[in-house]
Amino acid sequence: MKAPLSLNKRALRGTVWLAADIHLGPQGPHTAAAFYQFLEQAADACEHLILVGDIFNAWIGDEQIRAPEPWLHTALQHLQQFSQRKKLYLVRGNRDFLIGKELATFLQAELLPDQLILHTDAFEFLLMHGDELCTDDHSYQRFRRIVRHKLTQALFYSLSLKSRQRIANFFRKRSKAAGQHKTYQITDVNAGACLDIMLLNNQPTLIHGHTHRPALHHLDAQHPDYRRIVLPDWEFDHSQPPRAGWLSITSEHITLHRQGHDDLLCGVVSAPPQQQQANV
Ligand SMILES: [Mn+2]
Repeated sequence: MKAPLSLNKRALRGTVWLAADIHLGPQGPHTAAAFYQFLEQAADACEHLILVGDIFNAWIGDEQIRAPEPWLHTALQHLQQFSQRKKLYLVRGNRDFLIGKELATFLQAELLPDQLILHTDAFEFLLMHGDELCTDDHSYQRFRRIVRHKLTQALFYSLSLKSRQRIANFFRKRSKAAGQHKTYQITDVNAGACLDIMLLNNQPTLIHGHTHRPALHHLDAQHPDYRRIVLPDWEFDHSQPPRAGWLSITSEHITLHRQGHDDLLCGVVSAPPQQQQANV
C-alpha cells in the first residue's frame, strides 16, 4: 500500500502557469524558439512557472551544463532570464528524470518532487509528469523501475557523457520503435491508476503531462467531481500544424491555452464546484 503524499505539499500564491513536454534539444530549434517566446510572456503574466517534466528531450546528467552544447547554452540562458523575474520550478519527466540539484541551482529554480499536492489561491490538485500512471504499458514500467534504480543510475553516472549520450540515443530510438507497436490505449494513463492516487490523497483534481493528449477528463459516473487535466506537448519542428500550450491557474480559473494555427485560447476549465464558473 502506497503512502499518501502528505509531505509533498506546496502552496503558491498568485498566478501559476504550467507547461510540460517541451522536449528541448538539438532536434527542435523551432520548438525551442516558440518556448523562449512563451517564457517572456510567462514572465509578464504569472508569478510561478512550473515545467512538469520532459523539459528536455534527454537529460544525461547535470554535468552537461558545465560545458553545454550550443542549444543547451541558449536554453539555460532563457530559463535563467525567466527565473531572474519570476519563480521557476522543475518536475522531472521520463526523458529528463536525471535532472538534479546542480541544474536547479544553476537556473535558480526549485526542483519539485516527482509527485506533489499543490495549493494555489483557489485550487488544490495533484501534480505529476504522468508516466507512472501508464500502468497498462508493462514493458515501459519495467524499464522505468530499472532506470530509476539507484544502482543503475550509479553505473550510468560512472560513464563519460559521450557514452551516456550514446545509451540515451539507443533507448530513445528503441522506445520510438516500440511505440509504433503499442496501441493508443496502452500508451495512455490507466484510469484506475489515476483514481487510486486521487482517492489515496483525497484530491479530486489531477494535472499531468506526458501523454501529449491535452484535455479535461471527468473520471467516471461514480466520482463525478473527479477530473484529470492533461497538458499539451510542444512540437514546432516535426508536426504540421505545430503544437504547444500551457495551463494558467488564477484565483478564478484553470484555463487550458492551446496554441494552434490561430493562436487562440481553446478551452476553459471551470473552477471547483464551490465556485463554479462559466465554461467557455
Ligand atoms: Mn513524458
